[in-house]
Amino acid sequence: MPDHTAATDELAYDRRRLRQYLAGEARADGVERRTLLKLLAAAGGAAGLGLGAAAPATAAGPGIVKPLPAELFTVRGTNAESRTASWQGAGFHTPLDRFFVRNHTSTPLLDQGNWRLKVWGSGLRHGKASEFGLDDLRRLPAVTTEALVECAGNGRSYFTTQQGEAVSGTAWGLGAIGSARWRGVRLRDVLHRAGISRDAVDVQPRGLDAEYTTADGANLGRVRRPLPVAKALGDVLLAYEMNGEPLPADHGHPVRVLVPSWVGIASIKWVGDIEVSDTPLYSPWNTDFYRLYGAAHPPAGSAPLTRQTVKSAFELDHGAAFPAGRSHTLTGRSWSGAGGIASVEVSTDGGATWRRARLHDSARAHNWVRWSLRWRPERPGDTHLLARATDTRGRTQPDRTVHNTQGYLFDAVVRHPVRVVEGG
Ligand SMILES: Nc1nc2c(c(=O)[nH]1)N[C@H]1C(S)=C(S)[C@@H](COP(=O)(O)O)O[C@H]1N2
Ligand SMILES: [Mo]
Repeated sequence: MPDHTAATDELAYDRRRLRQYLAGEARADGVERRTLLKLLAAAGGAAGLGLGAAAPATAAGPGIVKPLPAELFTVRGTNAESRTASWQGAGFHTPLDRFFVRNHTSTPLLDQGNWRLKVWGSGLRHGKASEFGLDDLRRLPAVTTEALVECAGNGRSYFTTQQGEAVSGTAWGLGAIGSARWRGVRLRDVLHRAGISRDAVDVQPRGLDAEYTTADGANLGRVRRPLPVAKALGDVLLAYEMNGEPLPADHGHPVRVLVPSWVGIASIKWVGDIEVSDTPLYSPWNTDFYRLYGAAHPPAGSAPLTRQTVKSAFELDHGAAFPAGRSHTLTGRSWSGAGGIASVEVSTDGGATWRRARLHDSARAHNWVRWSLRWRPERPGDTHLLARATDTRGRTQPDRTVHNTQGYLFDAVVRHPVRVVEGG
């Protein structure tokens, strides 16, 4: 029998992949041999060298199609961060007009009539490729999944502003996340139709957006990242609708991959082909990027990132003003990649005392909960609001996140600055 189930343990799986690479059984197009050798050194327990990960390219302006009004977004290079204040009263799912956009290059304009998905590779029976149009996908059973998409770097700026640590990458606040109702087909159904063989080990979707070139000029090719076959045959969707509408251009029109609870990079937008391989695959997005590097991590990095951490955000801008001597309702959202949220505590005095927030949604995996708390500040002055969530697995947000050079998976309690002003 093929060993599909064991492969969800990404660390063990990664070690196996590395051994296969060493044995000449794995392919790593676009990954420098130097990088792989460092990973191999680490897997073998040898001391490695610090890894100089490529910095993301910066472009002149965002190649994003939808309007980016300042009340909804903060533009960061090729990306647009959703303002958490714009989530207040906006419903459980993030309206499409304020859903964050993370683009390595820019949004391609694809015609759904001409779009084809090619499924190919050594992991198909007889090595025979197949093609699917959007109509072909629509004829397969439709599935709806409610799930967050969150960038692995969400909250990255707090490594610097709160912990005084240097990190590379887009300086997101907490708005590199959105929730949607996704409709599409199971990737599993497409892989079975394409004739996935029992020998398949990796499934690598690739986007149709432009090839990505780093700041130092290295062309890494099209955005792509392998999924272990066990995950690809699990809860992964090929989504063609978002909140009841055809997938918008910026979010992957006409079809994107949706991997619930995993780091956003797994959810490849504008998918054009999927390689099914009987040998392990590497891409820069599971080697140089999306691993934890730094003093507290293995010399050549952690296993590739999969699940997201626990976070909480107030639906407020930094520096929001509250009149003293009056009662206010503070609102926010908390979420976890490891399950639903069980409880949220809030401090309005910089962390000295904590009260339980009222939760407005039930705990559900892949989704956030909205919460609220009454607050009556007595005296004018600057203060910090803090929110600390615990998920259904019992994981609570820590006071500090262990540093990693690329600023991934920030999960510490954020100190949100606000001003209490003279009540009029
Ligand atoms: N083809 C392609 N897919 C991609 C990306 C990209 O640049 N190109 N960015 C990834 C990253 S890093 C994230 S966080 C999510 C963002 O999804 P969104 O822009 O729909 O919010 O898409 C992922 N899929
Ligand atoms: Mo991301």
